[in-house]
Amino acid sequence: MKDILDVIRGRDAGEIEFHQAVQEVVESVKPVLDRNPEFRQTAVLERITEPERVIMFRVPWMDDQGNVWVNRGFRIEMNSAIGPYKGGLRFHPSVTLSILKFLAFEQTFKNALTTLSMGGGKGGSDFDPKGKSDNEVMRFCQSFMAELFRHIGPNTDIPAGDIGVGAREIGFLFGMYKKLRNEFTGVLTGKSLGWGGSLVRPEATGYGCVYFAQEMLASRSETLEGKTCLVSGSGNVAQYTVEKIIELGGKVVTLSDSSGYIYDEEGIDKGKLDFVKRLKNVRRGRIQEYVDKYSETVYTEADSTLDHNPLWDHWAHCAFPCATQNEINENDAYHLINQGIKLVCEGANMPCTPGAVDIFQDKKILYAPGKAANAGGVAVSGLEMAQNSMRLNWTRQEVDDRLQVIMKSIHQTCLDAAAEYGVPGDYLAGANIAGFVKVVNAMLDQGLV
Ligand code: NDP
Ligand code: 2IT
Repeated sequence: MKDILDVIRGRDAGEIEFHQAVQEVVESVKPVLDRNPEFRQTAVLERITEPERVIMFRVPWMDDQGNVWVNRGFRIEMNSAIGPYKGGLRFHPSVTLSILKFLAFEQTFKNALTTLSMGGGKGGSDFDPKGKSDNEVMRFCQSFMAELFRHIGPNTDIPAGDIGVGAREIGFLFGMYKKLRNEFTGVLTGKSLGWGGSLVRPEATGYGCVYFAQEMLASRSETLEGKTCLVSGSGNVAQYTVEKIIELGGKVVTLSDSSGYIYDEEGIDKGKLDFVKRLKNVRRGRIQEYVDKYSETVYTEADSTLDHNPLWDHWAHCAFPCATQNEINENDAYHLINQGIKLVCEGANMPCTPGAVDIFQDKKILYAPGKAANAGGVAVSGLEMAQNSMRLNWTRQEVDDRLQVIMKSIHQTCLDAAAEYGVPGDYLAGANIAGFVKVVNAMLDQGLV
């Protein structure tokens, strides 16, 4: 086990987020390898940690003043053992090969857990859509797709949204793909409803995350009713996490963006959430404006010199980190534990550092890893692909029912795998083991390719 980690650290030096994601899975699946010696003989760990293909490309584009800029585009085609590559695109200045490889690696196991036929992939760019005009974003998306189109397809690789890529970007990307290929296919998910999108896809990650939390609480005979919740982020996942928590009788007191966070002791109600949706999705403003509108609330600016994020200092029953990777460190975890937190459910991908996860597990609180808890988004992407193939649209109720069934099944799968391998109640080990076994069995069936 140590050997494989050393090899990866040596070969992919500096890819710290990728190393972090690999180490977590490798540690979880040790009992699986011990029980299945053929997994070692066939070098499945070595194979599963190496992307099938990495595409990197130049993305030149022109701003509204006529200046030319060059960004870097990526697509990581990680694993196609159980279906075509599937996973989002992230546009954010922090994007690196390491971050996209960690996301593609996680995506492979997440997609396996959904029960649908999807392999793992991820892509994106270090382009920052913040502060850009719609025309600048369109020109960037068109340039990005002018290269990506030759690598993707509805049976090959199906991108979707992630940080910085929402309905607007998917529209521009789809338009360019269609023009270049002269084909109207379901090559991207997260499309708008009028031209191939699925009902409930925008809500799916957040709703699914709360459905997963509901299942975890039910295992201790509890519900979300009356629970106070901390949510970070204020984008797609955060907004619909808040919406579902409110619907189920919980109270959300925080939201954030990369500039800072708001604390609303009274709770974010439906009207306030509508304000946040307009602020973030239409006006593309900063969360700070929330306190201008609701004066009883408090805004705290982000401070990178602190050794913790004060958002996680507040008292609450449940925490839903829905912004980005490594946003909860050990100090934050101690603060949450000292405040009596009962549940941490990851809406974002890998938002808790390994040290934070250890603390949650040590204290036996309910902790769900993103690859299980946020799988509702890609699951409904899979349902969007199914609807596109059949050329019909399911109702909201039908998609939401399927989403709930899938989240329940992922929850049970995690518990079953954890119990089978002697770590009952460990959702992290359960998710890693169940996803890994499914992908590895498919790889072995298909020979050394
Ligand atoms: P959005 O772009 O809609 O929102 C991202 C939110 O996180 C924004 O509030 C953003 O603030 C904040 N954020 C982003 N980067 C940072 C950073 N480096 N530091 C602090 N805050 C940051 O993205 P999503 O809501 O789609 O994604 C959120 C998380 O959920 C990501 O981890 C993503 O991988 C994961 N996820 C998304 C799915 C989806 O379907 N969209 C599915 C499964 C997981 P600001 O606006 O200031 O940048
Ligand atoms: O991290 C994720 O699962 C996503 N960003 C959604 C991927 C998808 O293909 O819908």
